Amino acid sequence: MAILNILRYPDARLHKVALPVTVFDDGLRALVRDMTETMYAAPGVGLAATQVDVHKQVIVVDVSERRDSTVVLVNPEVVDASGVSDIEEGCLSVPGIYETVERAERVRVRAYDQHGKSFTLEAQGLLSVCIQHEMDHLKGKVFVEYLSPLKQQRIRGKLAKQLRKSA
Ligand code: GNR
Ligand code: NI
Repeated sequence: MAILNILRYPDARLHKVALPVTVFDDGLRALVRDMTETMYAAPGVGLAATQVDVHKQVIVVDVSERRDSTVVLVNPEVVDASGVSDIEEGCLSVPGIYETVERAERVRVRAYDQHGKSFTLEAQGLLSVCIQHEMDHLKGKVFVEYLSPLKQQRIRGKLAKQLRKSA
């Protein structure tokens, strides 16, 4: 087990497009374990492989209060979406920034688990928004890119300042 380094926005590697997983082997399961440990340690409610510089379609999510309900999504696809949600989002790659983004309220997602077993999941509320946020990471998209150019510029300034303070 290992806690992985999380890339910070702006970093060009956050814009890489993840490739589908083709082999469900022990290497994949080790990645899922390390991502899960990293998500809980952060702490966060989700983590996409892109954020730890692995460009494969792998997501872990846990929106439960007890932090005991990990959902693993490999090669996820949204097969149905409805409604509009605007939950305030945060991102481990954009620390300290919280903004509302328009998302679907409900999604039906088809995916595989870490053993290659296919399943579908109906999600709403925070789980739905979190899955959409993580699937964006796999496409190389960070949630702040939905905001106005002015807001993005302010966020970049704030992050640069954070970085200088921690240096
Ligand atoms: O920890 C996280 N919280 C969160 C809150 C609202 C909507 C999405 C998220 S995901 C985020 C962790 C993260 O950065 N995942 O990519
Ligand atoms: Ni994120």
